[in-house]
Amino acid sequence: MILIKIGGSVFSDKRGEPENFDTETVMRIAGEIAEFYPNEEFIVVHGGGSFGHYHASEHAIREGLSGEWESDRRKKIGFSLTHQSMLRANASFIEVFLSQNLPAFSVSTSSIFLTERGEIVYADIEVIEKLLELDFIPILFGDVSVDVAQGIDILSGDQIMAYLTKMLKPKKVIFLMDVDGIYDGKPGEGSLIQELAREEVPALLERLHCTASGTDVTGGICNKLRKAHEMAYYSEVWFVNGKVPGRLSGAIRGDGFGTRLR
Ligand code: ATP
Ligand code: IP8
Repeated sequence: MILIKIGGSVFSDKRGEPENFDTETVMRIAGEIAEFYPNEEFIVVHGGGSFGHYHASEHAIREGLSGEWESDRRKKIGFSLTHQSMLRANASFIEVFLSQNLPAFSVSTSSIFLTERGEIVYADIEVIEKLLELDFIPILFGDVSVDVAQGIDILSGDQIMAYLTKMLKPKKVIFLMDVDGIYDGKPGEGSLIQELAREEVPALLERLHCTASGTDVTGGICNKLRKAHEMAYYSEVWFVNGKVPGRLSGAIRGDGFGTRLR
C-alpha cells in the first residue's frame, strides 16, 4: 500500500483567492496514480491549501474554546465553516479521481479521529481498512477536530499521514509538495537533499529556520519533517514536486527525483 499526501501548496495557491483549486494538476496526479492502480493500493490525504487554513486562522480554531458562551458560539460557527470548506476541497478531489475512472471514496477525517492539542488520541480506521480490501482509494484530508483537551482544534494532513503510517505500515509514503523535495536551507538557497537518513533528521531540523508562512495554521515544513522522522521508522518516505509531471510516478516506481528518507 502507498500513502500519498497532496500538499495544499500543490493543488491550490495558498496566497491566492480563498478556495482556488488547480484541477489540471490534480487531474494529472490522478492520472499518474491510475498507471499503477489496481496493482498497488493507495490512500490519499490532502491538505488545506487555500480552503481550510483561511477560516481556521480567521476564527483562531487552534486556540480551542474559551468557556465564554458568545465567543465560543462564534468559534463553533468558524469550526463548522472550516470543515465545510474542506468538504468542498475534498469533493473536487473525488470528482477528479472519478473522472479518471478511479474509485475514490471520501473519508471525513473529523468523524473518525479525536485529538488532544492536535495529536490523534482516538481513531476508528476500520472503515479505511475495509475500503482498501474492496480496492477503493480512500481520500482523507486535513480537517478540524474535536479535541479532548480544548474542545476544538485542527488536525493536519501530516499528522494523519504519521498516524496511518504507524497503524498500516505502507511500503511507501509520498509527500507531494510545490518544491523539488527537502532543502538544506530555504528552497532556492540551500541545496536539495536527495538521500536523507533517519538519523540525520534531528540535526537538519536544528539547521532549518521553521516559520509558518501565510495563513498556514499547522506549522509547514518543520511539522512535516518531524512527522516524516517518525514515519521513516516504518516506511520509506519520499518528498517530490507534485507540480512536475512524472515525479509522483518516479517515486512510486522508486527511481524518482526528489528526497528519499529512510
Ligand atoms: P498543506 O499543509 O496545506 O497541505 P503542504 O503540504 O504543501 O501544505 P507546506 O506546509 O506548505 O506543505 O510546506 C511546504 C512548503 O515548505 C514549500 O512550499 C516550501 O516553500 C516550504 N519550505 C520551507 N523550507 C523548506 C525546506 N527546507 N525544504 C523544503 N520546503 C521548504
Ligand atoms: O494543510 C490543515 O491541514 P494541512 C487543514 O494538511 C485545515 O496542514 C482545516 C486547516
